[in-house]
Amino acid sequence: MNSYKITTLNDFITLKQKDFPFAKGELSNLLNHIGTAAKIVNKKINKAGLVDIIGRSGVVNIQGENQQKLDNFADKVFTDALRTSGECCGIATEENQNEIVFTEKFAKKGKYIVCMDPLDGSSNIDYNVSVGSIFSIYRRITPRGEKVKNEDFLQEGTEQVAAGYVIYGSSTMLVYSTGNGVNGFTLDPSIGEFCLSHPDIKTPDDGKIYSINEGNYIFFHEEIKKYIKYCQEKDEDSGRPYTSRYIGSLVSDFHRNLLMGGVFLYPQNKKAPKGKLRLVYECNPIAFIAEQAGGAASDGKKRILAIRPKSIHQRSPFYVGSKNMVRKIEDFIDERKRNN
Ligand code: P6P
Repeated sequence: MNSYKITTLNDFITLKQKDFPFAKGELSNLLNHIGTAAKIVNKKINKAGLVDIIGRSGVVNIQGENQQKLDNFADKVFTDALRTSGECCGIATEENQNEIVFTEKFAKKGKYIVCMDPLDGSSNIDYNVSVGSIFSIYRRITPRGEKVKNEDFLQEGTEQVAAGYVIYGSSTMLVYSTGNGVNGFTLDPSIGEFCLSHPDIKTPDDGKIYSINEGNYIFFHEEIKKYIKYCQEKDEDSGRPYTSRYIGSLVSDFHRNLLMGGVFLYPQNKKAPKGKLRLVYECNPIAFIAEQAGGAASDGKKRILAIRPKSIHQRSPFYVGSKNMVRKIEDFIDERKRNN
């Protein structure tokens, strides 16, 4: 009988901790707490529709969006897991206007801060479309033992020590990186463990999928309209016309393109002059994963990870995926190169 080698998330985190000679297990412990919280959220999502957890919570969140009951649930589960980990001194999440300062003595000693979108794409929940949780981990700047401050959450994405996402789809996966490549773990519900299923993920330099909400076409600036037409033209050498795939759930659209090759676009447009997606807890963690897998992430002119956030909920135009496709979009946006 073939031996079925299972490497659980916990095994892998412990194994990889050895890559960091000075590691004392704090990041490992934090990542394991995130994994546990993801399993709890997953259980609730899988029953959505059967229990009174779908639909709106009746609260309009700080984004002015109707908060879903599951948004609220996921925000609480991840917040509690991070607070009790003893490794995290505060968090910034999509659901809260300001950073959440953990005041417990053991938490204030935490070395890390976490920025999260606890449940991205949750408006899709009621229609059984896959959604995700996105996380980004930094070392704090302020001294350990003191209360965390806003500046701790406004670091450039290059300062991330780890980032990842959970995708609650046909199966539930956790994909993360600590800066040494990207690895994917699939939840095996029969044993309640995330098991290594996608070791050392590399994204193709080119792809044939473009993901953008073409319903916004009339609001796009000219260069984006031209890029969409470029994707739709026939050119066998470059494999065009490309395929259009858009779920409307960032983690799902990104994850498919990460594995198959492709590019995701959320441009600034006349409806969303700064773009829609949030730099700190959506663009940066996804960009970190993309780059670690050999891809690229840009705001059209600048590397996403090099942007210095000015506020926690700052929005950014976002182009992410196969390196050569992101570069092509930048060429369309760069007037000097557009007509070459
Ligand atoms: P639109 C979900 O609301 C989300 O934040 C991302 O997950 C997704 O990529 C984007 O918004 C979809 O936005 O405007 O196309 O519905």
